[in-house]
Amino acid sequence: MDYKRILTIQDISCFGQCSLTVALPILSACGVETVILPSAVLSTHTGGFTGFTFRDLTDDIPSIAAHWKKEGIDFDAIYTGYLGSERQIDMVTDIFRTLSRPNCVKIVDPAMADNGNLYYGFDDKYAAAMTRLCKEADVVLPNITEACFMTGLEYKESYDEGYVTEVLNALEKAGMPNVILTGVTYDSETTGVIVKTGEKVEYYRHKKLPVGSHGTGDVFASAFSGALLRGKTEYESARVAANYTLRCIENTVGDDSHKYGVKFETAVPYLLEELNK
Ligand code: PXL
Repeated sequence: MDYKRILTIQDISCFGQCSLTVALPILSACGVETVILPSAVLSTHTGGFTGFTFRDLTDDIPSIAAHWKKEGIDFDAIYTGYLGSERQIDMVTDIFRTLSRPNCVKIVDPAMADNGNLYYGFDDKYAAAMTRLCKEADVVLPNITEACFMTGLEYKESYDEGYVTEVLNALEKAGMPNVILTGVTYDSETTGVIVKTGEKVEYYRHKKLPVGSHGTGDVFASAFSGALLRGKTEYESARVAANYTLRCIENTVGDDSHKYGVKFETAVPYLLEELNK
């Protein structure tokens, strides 16, 4: 089997099933060697918890990267998620340049906003820095809110295909030709993912569940990255990741004590089935 090595850079939210505690197990389950670079350590994620701790690891990043460079450690892919600061985003841009193998796939999930708002602690300057990083990526995975922050387009709760085309064109103009646009919803029963690779635009539509859950963006992006590294196309990777994410939500709904994330572990066998199809 082709054995690939991916670096994922994002925070460790110790409790809450998102970022690295989701990315590492999912990527490993996909059969990919997964190297982690934690951007920060938080006691929980910032969605729905108060009083969480936050240890910024920005100052450690250059020395870790320099050590890897010295050891000749490099990557077939680099996938970034939630990053703690603008400085950190600039360091990640350097890592793209210094630790990539030839043809390294750079995947950026600009995990910074949802439902029309930036996450706690982020501002327009942060969004601008994330936009710069996305321009360096081979594939970006924004939701509509993040796409709006990166292009200056007005965020809309409900929209038609014309608006989505406008969003995709604006991203292209901003230097992002390959886009996996998540949470694209045209009616109340279905939702889906737009997969744009250059000029080609496809839509994977699937059923819409009545609940949204924290961490599902990370589940999706991790499964997408794993599938892509296993040789699937962008569209197939998005399909596998969307089906897996749906199953994770289905396996969690109804448990009122589990509102902070999804039980992604319970659906790993299903992910592997989809991956090996
Ligand atoms: O799931 C994205 C994410 C990752 N890490 C932290 C977060 C969030 C979303 O809120 O707070 C710390």
